[in-house]
Order: sequence, then C-alpha cells, then structure tokens
Amino acid sequence: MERSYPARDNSCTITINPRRSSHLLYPEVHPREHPVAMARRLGILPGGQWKPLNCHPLFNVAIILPYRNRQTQLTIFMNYIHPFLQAQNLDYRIFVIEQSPVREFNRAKLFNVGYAEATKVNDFHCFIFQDIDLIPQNPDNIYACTKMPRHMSSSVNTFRYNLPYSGLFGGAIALTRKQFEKVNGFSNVFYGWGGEDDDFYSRLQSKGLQVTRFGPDIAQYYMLIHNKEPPSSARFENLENSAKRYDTDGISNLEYRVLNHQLRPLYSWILADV
Ligand code: NGS
Repeated sequence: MERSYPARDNSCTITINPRRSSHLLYPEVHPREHPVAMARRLGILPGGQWKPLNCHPLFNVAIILPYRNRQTQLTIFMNYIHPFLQAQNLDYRIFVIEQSPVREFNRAKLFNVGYAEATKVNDFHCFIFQDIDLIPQNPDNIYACTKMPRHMSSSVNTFRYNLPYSGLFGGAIALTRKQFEKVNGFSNVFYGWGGEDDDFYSRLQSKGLQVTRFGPDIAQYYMLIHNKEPPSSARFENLENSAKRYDTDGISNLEYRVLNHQLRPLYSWILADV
C-alpha cells in the first residue's frame, strides 16, 4: 500500500512505496548529459541547488562529497543523483570538496570543511556525508535526516547487500547539524585510507547518540568500480587514542585554506588545502 505524508498545508508530499524496492535503479546504464543542459532541463540553480516550487519542502539538506581524481565517477554520480533527489522533493545543495594534491587523502577532514563551508552559505538543517562511488538504488532511501544519526549505506552490492560489522558507519550517513556539532564533527588526523568512520562512530557513542539504519531492502547501494586504496598504517594508532581528542580535534580546531571555488552547474566546487 502506498502512503503519503504529510497531508496538511502546502508541505511537499513524500510517497513511500514499499513495493518499489524490487525495482532497483542501476547507475551505469543511466544516460549522461552535458551539465549545462541537465541543469537547465531540471531547473538546477548554479552551485547545484534545487527546491520544489509548488510546495513547501520539508527538508533542507547539504550533501557533502569529498573528492580527488575521480572524474568519471563524479559524472555518473551527478547525472544520477539530481533526478533521484528531486523525486524526493527536497530542498538541497550539493558540495564537492576537492583536496589539493600531494598530501594523503583526508576524507574526514574534507567532510568537516564541507560542513564549515555549507554553513557559511545557508542554515542547513541536515547534512549527508557520502562517497561519490556510492549510488543509492532505492528511491525510498530518503536523503534527509532522521531523529537519530543514520547509516544510509548499510546494504552495498560489494558486500552482497550485507552489513559487514555492526559498528560500520562509513559510505553514506545523515546527521542533523545539531548531532554533528554535538560530536565536534569528524577527527582531522586521519590521513590515508581507513579508520575515520570508526572514529566517528565512537564519537557518537561517547555522546550517547544511538544510530539507526533503514531495512536492507531500502538501504541498497551500488558501488562504482575503482582501485582500492592501500590502508593507512597510522589508522590503528589514531583509533587507539582517539577518545582523548573528541573535544579538541574536530570542527573546533579545523584549519584549512580554500584555494579555489566555483558555482558549477551541478554542484558547488571547493578546492581545499587541508
Ligand atoms: C574497516 C575500516 C573502515 C572501513 C571499513 C569498510 O576495516 O574505515 O573497513 O571498508 N577500518 C579500519 O581500517 C580501522 S570497505 O570494505 O568498504 O572498503 O570503512
């Protein structure tokens, strides 16, 4: 049975159709279009902003994507995600936070930068932090915040749609601004692959924030193929003493430089030195 809510005033309706979960979407067969043409066709404003005009959107969401050297994936992601988000009637804006060359990739710190930059331009209620290689396959996987911090990508094709361990909080997550600020954001010290999401999960636990997940039929993601990064050798050491740093390492001591920024047709681009 289809359910629509809310049914009051002029708020946008979100339709959840449980049976739709059998019709998974696949990104790689999705058509690609020139960004300018796509933005014009879908009414996306410069910087990758959109909101429904015929109703009052219930959610105001910043989508933060850390990035480096993944142009093909970025193109696939953008072609796919805008229609997906628009079907959910969200007020949203997409931020791509690119890390400048040389230093090892710092996914978590780029999320903090995304939070800080997004907060400068709008009072976002909700933040989605996610990797661009992850494509949500179920249109009912709502890109908005829930009462508890939500692990959105608990069912990924590369794990045969199973959750590999109960504390996994990587991939795609949704938190309100309040929840994110309560845990002082992500740690800034995790350069290289691995551990930063485990650290973030411990931060949530330390502040008594339980996490939630939608059922595996809703939380399905398709991972775009790429080479695996070698894990960082410092990750276990960083994790070991992370509890001491929760309050001093995060958005409270975030330092970075914006080297360049542009309002591109499908997203706001920020090049940061972290
Ligand atoms: C853990 C990593 C996490 C990572 C998860 C899944 O081992 O950062 O694997 O990775 N933790 C450490 O290395 C301490 S995945 O299989 O998706 O590449 O998110």
